[in-house]
Amino acid sequence: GTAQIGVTGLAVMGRNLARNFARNGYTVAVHNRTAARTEALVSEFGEEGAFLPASTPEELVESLERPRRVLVMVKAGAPTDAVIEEFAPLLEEGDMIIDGGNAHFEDTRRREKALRERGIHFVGTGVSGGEEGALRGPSIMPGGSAESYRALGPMLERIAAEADDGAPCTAYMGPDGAGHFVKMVHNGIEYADMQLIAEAYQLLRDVAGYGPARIAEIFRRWNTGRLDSYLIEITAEVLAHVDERTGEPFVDVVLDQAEQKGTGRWTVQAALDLGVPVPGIAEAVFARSLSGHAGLRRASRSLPGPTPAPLGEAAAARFADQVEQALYASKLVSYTQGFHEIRAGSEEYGWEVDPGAVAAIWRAGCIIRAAFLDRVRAAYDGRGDLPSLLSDETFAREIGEAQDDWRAVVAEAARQGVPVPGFAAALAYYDALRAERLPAALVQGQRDYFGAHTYRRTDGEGVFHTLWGGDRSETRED
Ligand code: NBP
Repeated sequence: GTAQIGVTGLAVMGRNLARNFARNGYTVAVHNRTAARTEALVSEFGEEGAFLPASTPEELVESLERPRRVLVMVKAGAPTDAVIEEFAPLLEEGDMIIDGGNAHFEDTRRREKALRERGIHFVGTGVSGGEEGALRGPSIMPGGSAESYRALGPMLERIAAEADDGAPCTAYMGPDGAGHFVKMVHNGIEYADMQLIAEAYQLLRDVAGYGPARIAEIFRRWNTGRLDSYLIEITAEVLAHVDERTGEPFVDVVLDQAEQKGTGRWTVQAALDLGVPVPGIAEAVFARSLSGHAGLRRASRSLPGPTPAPLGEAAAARFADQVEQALYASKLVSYTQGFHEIRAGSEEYGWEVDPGAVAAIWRAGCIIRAAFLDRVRAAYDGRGDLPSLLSDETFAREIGEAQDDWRAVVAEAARQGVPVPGFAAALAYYDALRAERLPAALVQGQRDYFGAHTYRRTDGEGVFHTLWGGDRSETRED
């Protein structure tokens, strides 16, 4: 065979990744269950590079040079297992199957183990950037054996997005599920970023009293500063858009029920299993969920509360600046939580994920790409042991400078009855981390009272229980 890579699954993502490889000079064997997609790819984009259409898995495998690289881009879940089972028997020791779909990292761990036992490398790979990214350069998060990365990495580096400093937005994340885990947390952070931006919008609308076009201008301005990011940029575009049919702002004619495909939920589920607090990401998932409960919302509409009263012109401008501070501070908190989850996952599964490398490959190509991530990379560079992003001196200083405005914004939102679960949860997380004493001491007392769950003391070693139903004397339990 002469093709350096084979792609099976030629829906939007697979087709565009195949084109991206071909445009970068690779010979790409292409295959799809339904042959029409393979034919369409070759007839529409055949001149972009060297494609070898294959009508069967056997044909695809035969056209590949060794070690064979088969990139699977089919629907996550059962279809991925079915396709792996089709290809694995055709492969030989040292060949690799790369799953670029949105697999759950536990599935990736299972598949990697099963294929490793058969001598095949399984490379679970997160791919972010959507359709456009797949074609022009995504952020790519591969996991699997270090050996597989040596044979595949250089090709991924060619097709990945490029950061401003020219570095490719892909790097080896770690064994088995590491790549898909990192991709999952990327999506969780994406949910949080989107929710925080949406809350900023709502505050500018209800409290500052601005219309969507004016808010679009504000986001454009913010996009020239420290909030510079793809999501802020597209938010401005969406807010400036006017509905063709009605002439109303587009955002006012869209049904306000946010949908989700599940990766945000996975991030929160994994965090719960790992015991990592990610309230910012969780609130973003719950906010989408709440928005979808139309009946519950309708039934609750007459509950009492304040009606937002927009501020005057000067106060509104000042408030908008405070919202920028609140948004930035809350964003810092959600990245802190996301990176905490990556570290915890890495420790649990022995992946040794380098947080600086993660930040570096998120700088371009993916949905959360942002100037900010270069600063996250710098914070972690050579300091993989940084206890938290907020332990970085620069970020700690910035959040300290933002906190007065952040508190003012959350307080104003509460006073005016504007829901800001993301901002408020981020602030509560920040204050909880800072706190000298938490009421967790009281919770321990309650647990010991009703369930004899025991507690430890501040003034020495040991595990204790108080005889709450008796004379309330303390017993040592260990
Ligand atoms: P889809 O997720 O819509 O999957 C469609 C592809 O899966 C088609 O090629 C289809 O073949 C194939 N397929 C299915 Br469905 N069942 C199959 C089976 N049993 N055997 C063989 N092939 C089967 O495609 P997509 O939107 O391009 O996404 C591909 C992957 O990339 C997914 O895992 C997705 O979550 C992930 N992803 C998507 C994006 C995005 O922006 N869309 C971004 C990042 C990652 P057919 O043509 O014969 O029906």
